[in-house]
Amino acid sequence: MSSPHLQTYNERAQRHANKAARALLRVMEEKQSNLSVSVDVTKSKDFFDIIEAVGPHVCLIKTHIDILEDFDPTVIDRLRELSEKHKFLIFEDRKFADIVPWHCSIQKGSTRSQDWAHITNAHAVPGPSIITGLASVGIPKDRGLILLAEMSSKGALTTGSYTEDAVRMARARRDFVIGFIAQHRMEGIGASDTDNIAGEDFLVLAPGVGLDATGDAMGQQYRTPEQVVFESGCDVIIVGRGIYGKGENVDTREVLKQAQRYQAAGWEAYKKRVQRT
Ligand code: 5BU
Repeated sequence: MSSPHLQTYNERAQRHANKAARALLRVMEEKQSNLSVSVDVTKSKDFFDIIEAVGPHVCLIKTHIDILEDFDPTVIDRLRELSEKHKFLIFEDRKFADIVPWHCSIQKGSTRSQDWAHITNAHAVPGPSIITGLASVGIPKDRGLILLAEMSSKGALTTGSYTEDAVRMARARRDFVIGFIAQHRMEGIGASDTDNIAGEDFLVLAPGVGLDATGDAMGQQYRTPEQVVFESGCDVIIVGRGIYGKGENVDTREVLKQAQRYQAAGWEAYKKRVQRT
């Protein structure tokens, strides 16, 4: 079987072991979108204005729900309604990194992301127990977990043997770990001769995507959808400020225009990738 990145999202949806991954892959194909918008704004009005504008054009909305200054539980209700209305999944970029008893029993906190986010993520740094702990909460709800294998920021320590260990941890829990935040494909990385890697399909979600800038003042590094999806074989492009700028008093027409622009660029890069087989 060819490497996952040479198969269509639809083909992969039919085989994937995890329900959230299957749903995401199906939505990508249906909406012809591998765009995830990262809605990193502090006011719920801006948050929802952006989501209403980009909703029809994305496969996934990525949230940092704790940065909303005026958060209240109705935010979650509305977010879920919009997820159904526009057919996108929700990814809470929670970056769990603590030991099991703590994050499972207490750290789920007031927003309880396992109740509403189809996908969340975790650092590999605590070791495999972080997956076991999150799986105990996530599997019964058909959630999927993304591990941070390669971060996009300059000087990130997520390289070499750290990345390999993260992939090994994921390989041992392919029912729950659906992929990585990474900049390249990860299948087969860190595998030994005895590992069964046939059929391995990890979704690669890549932040650090921009059409107009190569970075920011805080170490973010941007690559284009063509570089990320076609050249590096990543599956989902995560775009924040490239779509809504500062994210204050957003101009929804401009947000829509940018979302369409990134959607088209990401899809074109994907079509080019799967057609070259
Ligand atoms: P930007 O505005 O497109 O730079 O936003 C990128 C988002 O992706 C932002 O929410 C970051 O927290 C997130 N991100 C990232 O940029 N790089 C990483 O390695 C990881 C997350 Br993990």
